[in-house]
Amino acid sequence: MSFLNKKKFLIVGVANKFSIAAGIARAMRNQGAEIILSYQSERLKSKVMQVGQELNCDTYIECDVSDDDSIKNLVKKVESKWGYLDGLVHAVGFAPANELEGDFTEVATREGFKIAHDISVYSFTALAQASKNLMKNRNASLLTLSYLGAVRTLPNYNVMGVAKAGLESTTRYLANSLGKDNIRVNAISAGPIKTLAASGIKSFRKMLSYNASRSPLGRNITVEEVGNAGAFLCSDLASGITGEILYVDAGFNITAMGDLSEAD
Ligand code: NAD
Ligand code: 0WE
Repeated sequence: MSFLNKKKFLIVGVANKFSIAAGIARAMRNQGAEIILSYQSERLKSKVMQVGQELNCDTYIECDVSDDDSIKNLVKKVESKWGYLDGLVHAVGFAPANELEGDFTEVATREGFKIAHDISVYSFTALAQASKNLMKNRNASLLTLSYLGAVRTLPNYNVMGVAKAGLESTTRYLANSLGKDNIRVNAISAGPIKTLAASGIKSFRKMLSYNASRSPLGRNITVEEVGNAGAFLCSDLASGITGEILYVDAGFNITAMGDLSEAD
């Protein structure tokens, strides 16, 4: 069964083959979808094209989501290629590196807050606004990527946690606003995965092993698993689901206290 047969998706946030967005693109392609990939800058273009080659993708469009004209241009090019869209995936997050190491109260800055929220939160609304007319009344859906730091504190995630809380709220506001156009809006809260965005993070390896040992499934998740859940949420199989945050984290978020092996 190909549950995305011939459906057309724009995927924003592929940097390389390890990106969560690349996993979603592959899962969508496996279900028969057609894909356009955007890339942040010339620097990433060749890596993104390598990902696209395996997806039968023939259209690559540059888009810096901090720039309204760049978003407008992206959607204009999608419109001239396809004329409509069945969905859009937003897998973009960024905060200045100095915000992501150390104690929150010590390292937080106004500028870091602005950048994190502009790139990681507002961009989802901006993309929704710009692409809404391409998606109206065709059971289309929007998908974004969140993390547990939105609803729990954890070391070093800091302003990105504040931003992900905003992104999850944005998911609900967009879902409520776009329901009348039959556009669904959902988020996946993924467990930690070693991607480019994770590669600069101190003790990321420790976080992976912490999550693996304490999650009900006793392991970490893969971009393929996030991809399959994303393909489902963007398909008609999920036609009754909107405004939802779906955890794809091997169950880590439901636990507390582990197995008490560290208690006295
Ligand atoms: P990644 O580095 O592969 O992807 C991040 C993407 O954001 C890159 O493609 C980058 O080009 C893009 N980006 C950053 N600034 C941009 C800008 N101004 N304009 C356009 N694009 C821009 O890393 P990833 O882990 O795949 O991240 C994708 C999403 O998944 C992010 O929202 C991240 O917060 C979220 N997430 C990641 C994890 C994890 O552990 N890796 C877990 C949960 C959620
Ligand atoms: O959302 C993310 C990654 C977000 C991210 C990563 C970077 C690294 C490079 C945002 N901005 C930047 N800026 C950079 O300059 N994740 C869920 C992965 C992640 O990042 C962490 C984590 C986890 C998990 C940062 C600190 C603590 C845990």
